[in-house]
Amino acid sequence: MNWYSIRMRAAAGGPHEKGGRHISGAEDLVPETEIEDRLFYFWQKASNHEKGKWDFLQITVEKIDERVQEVSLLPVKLFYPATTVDARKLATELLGRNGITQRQINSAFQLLENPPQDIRGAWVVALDSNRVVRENVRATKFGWNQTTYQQLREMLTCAGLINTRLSEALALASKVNACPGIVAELCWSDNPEYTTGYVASSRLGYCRLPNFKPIGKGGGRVFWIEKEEQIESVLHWLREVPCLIG
Ligand code: PML
Repeated sequence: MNWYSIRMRAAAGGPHEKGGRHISGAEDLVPETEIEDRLFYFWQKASNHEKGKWDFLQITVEKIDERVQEVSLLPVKLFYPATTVDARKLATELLGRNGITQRQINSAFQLLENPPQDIRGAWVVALDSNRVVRENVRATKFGWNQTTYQQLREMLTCAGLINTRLSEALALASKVNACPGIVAELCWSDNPEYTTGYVASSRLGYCRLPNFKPIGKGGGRVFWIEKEEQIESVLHWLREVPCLIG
């Protein structure tokens, strides 16, 4: 069967590269028979976005030549911290189990809280050098095994959590944290109204944390890698290796 990567990005005020404001994005990996449906869904997603109206929309469809890898869905763990302080304490405790120090975690909180510029992708931080090795990194070429996706939706419906943001973040985190060299991920939404975020790793699973940031703030993602020298193989995995989450 042939697989296709479909990616959408929409912006206002021109393309992202020319300073346009990010409105919406989406990602999927589908067989040929699903392309038409997904194009329509991406069109609707971009056109009905809470962040406003786009004047730049790009949808890319690319045939995949590489072997598609099966990647396990990260288990979802739900936490209910009452405040931002509690959420960050919990995140620090969880990430500490992956060997990330309090100082390294605080630096990552700082990056998300006060981004030095308008960043849409993730920061990749090396734990051996404590340096940001790349910024604006986007994971791409991933999608759902449809049986797993239906089971996930049933589970989320039972938990009263049916939420596209969650399923999209979970698919991305599952690809990212299956990457050899990536130790863990931290994310809270760049949508000022959406205060839930997560920490994830192959050991921790997807640990969902409401109240991770105060309302009104931006956000983003940090991927921690073990060693700076792994950056090229990590980027290759994130950008090029097609993964089906199952
Ligand atoms: C969730 O679990 O509700 C998703 C949290 C991260 C959202 C990231 C985003 O959509 O910006």
